[in-house]
Amino acid sequence: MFYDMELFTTVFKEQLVSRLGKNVEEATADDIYRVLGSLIREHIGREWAGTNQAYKTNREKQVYYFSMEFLVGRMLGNNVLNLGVYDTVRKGLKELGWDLETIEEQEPDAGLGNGGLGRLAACFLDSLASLGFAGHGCGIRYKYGLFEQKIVDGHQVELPDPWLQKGNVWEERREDKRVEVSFWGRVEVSEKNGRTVFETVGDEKIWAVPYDVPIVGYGSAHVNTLRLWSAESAADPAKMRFGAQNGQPNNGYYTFLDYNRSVESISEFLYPDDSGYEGKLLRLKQQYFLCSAGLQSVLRTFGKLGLPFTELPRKVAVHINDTHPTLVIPELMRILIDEKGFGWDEAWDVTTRTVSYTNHTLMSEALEKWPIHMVRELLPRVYMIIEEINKRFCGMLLERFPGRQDLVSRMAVIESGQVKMAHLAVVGSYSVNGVARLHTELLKTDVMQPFYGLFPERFNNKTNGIAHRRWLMHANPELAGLICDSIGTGWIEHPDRLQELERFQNDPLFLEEIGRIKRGNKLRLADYIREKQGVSVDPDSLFDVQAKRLHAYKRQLLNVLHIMHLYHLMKDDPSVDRLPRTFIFAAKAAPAYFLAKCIIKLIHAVMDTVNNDPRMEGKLKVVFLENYSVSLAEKIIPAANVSEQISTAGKEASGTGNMKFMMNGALTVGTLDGANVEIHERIGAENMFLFGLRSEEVLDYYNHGGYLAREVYERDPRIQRVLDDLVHPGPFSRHDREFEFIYQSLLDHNDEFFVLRDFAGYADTHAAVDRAYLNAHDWAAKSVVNIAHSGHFSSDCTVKRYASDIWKIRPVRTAFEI
Ligand code: DL6
Repeated sequence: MFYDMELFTTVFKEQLVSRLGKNVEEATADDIYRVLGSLIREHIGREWAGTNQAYKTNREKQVYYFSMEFLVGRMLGNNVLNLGVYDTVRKGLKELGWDLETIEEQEPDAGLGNGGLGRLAACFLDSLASLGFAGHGCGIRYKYGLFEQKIVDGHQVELPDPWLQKGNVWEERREDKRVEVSFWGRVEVSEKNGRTVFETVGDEKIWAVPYDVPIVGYGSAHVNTLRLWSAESAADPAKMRFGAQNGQPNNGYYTFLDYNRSVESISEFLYPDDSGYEGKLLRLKQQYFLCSAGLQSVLRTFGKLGLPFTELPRKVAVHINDTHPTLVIPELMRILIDEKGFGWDEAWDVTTRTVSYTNHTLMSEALEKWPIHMVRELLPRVYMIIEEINKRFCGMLLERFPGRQDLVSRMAVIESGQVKMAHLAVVGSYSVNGVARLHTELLKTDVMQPFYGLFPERFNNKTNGIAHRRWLMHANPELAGLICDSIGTGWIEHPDRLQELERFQNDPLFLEEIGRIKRGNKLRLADYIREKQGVSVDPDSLFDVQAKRLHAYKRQLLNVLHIMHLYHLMKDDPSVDRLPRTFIFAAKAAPAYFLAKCIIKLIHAVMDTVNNDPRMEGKLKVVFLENYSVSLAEKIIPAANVSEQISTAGKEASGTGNMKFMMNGALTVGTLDGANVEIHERIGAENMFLFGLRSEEVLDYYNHGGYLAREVYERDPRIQRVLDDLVHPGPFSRHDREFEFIYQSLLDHNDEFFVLRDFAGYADTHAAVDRAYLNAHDWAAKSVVNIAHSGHFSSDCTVKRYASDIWKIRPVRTAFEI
């Protein structure tokens, strides 16, 4: 039905009637979405089964990407695109009186991630399937995704995101594939037939039930699986006695319900509030739940090959996305030793040849540590194994470095009452990669330097990438159309070929088209802003965008302080010649992150003042778009002229927004941080706007001191003025305690992220942006160079490197390709 428009409309109408008892005239947009989604999901079924069959029969190695986060976003648009039925569906719906875009809007975002790390996992799944690799995701089916952000009086308020409330058309519950996961209890050690046997008794067993989501590759020959686990109680209601007994009331029924609820809480929230003990415990439970359920399912599939478990690394690669799923290491050891009868050395050999690890951050607060007592009580057998790993590892270190107790303490897996997950991940895996060249170098020379010294062969770089089909073809169809008309369609499967666009950088007609398309995208975003926020923005002003998580190191503060400075500049001298600008922010702050929330408040205060000052009309506008999500990013990014990638050098592991903006023709204002370094290398300094300290300079300041924020403040009257604005009643502040907190972080706590140090360079760079934007032809030419080189940052290229260097997997042919 999806390849013939007439057939599509006929069948679709019949399906509306048979599924919902409605005809087209009565159907709502949500009805259309649900029927269309279900039909597409059923249509995928054949290729899905075929892919699984092909993986079974050709016994090719499979990779399982374990991640606590998969920030998938909406699936309908991507699926119809990858299936090659976009046009039939779009035209067919039009016949029925509906826009595909409106129908796509009905789908709730699958917000099962916080930001870059989770979105990367989703991009990788797209590329794995599109390239024909046997690569699957393993995650948690959170009942509530990342919180919905509302702004009330300038404050962020978090609301739950019940994304599953109306059901999920893409998933299949696989009751038959459920597994048991066990917590608590105690370990009994005995000797049986000359072997030491470990048995956990008195433990609590719960069900992990998988929900499978098909991941359709481009061209649709491959449909891989994202398996998301849901926690369910294993208590048997039939064994509970309800009602009064012996004249006494029996609370069994309520106890039963309470117990079920407590089990289900394991897969309830994406990120439980882990500021207290209970929240931390729940987070640890989630991690083990994912690792244990995922591994059991991986091993069951492997078991069907009929090979000995010593062959596991030849057929299976388990990849851990950051340290969150590190418990796969002791859990695999446990299964191999306790259930498959392996000795320690044999189990260790298999485990360390199966597991590989990606590090996504250098920030010390994000390097996970768990209190010993928590791990020991919740996971007694797993803890014993971690202890043994630590004992053997420390023993080996002391043998290699006699007398270096200091080094042993620094590198130990268990130290100062805590289990250090990053250390466990490095010790128990065969590959450790960073996500951009600079980040990997800093891992090797700084944060993980002793581990690099010990295992140099494990460390490698894999610069991140983005799914170009979602971020260009789907998010910016007009630009994709222009590219296809100019260089053909080869780039869709070979994104490097976007480079062929370079030959159009001096073609006036092409550049004009680029400008026209950008303006169309800006108009659409302006409509959205008007509708959602009631603010009208001028599509002919420069759209300057910073859209990402709110974090001090990402320096949204630098951006907003600069806007305050521009405001003063234009107010003091109305004749000052600056380009009309619309500054657009979109960012969620972690609920317990006070400084980040203060910055959101400041952005709103500045927005309020600027947008309500008639003198700023036609010159300056500020917009904060609520509830940043994948689908909102798809609207914002194609409309940007300038992309703000202004983190303190050495702090942003890679960034992927930088790649998405570049791919959509925005020019970067950025520091030499994360993947900006590699972007700069490819496009040259003339096609982006660099400023600020380099990572070596930042490190030097950290190591040797010498930075005095107050000195910078006293020297630069522009900085003085905007900082004083924070603490004195004036255009932006009325003695707000949040702004005082920001002020203190900059001056009393010496500006950890060098906001003031980089201010002057940033302001000068923005003046240069103004000048450059005046030359529309040159600006468009730079834009083309950015698009042309963005193919290098497609996740297709990244995933190919993981496949060949780390996982050692090859594409698999399915029946649909032969
Ligand atoms: O690798 C994906 C993404 C990077 O692009 C960002 O630079 C980095 O900040 C982000 N890291 C995290 C860390 N979370 N933890 N742990 O999200 O990863």
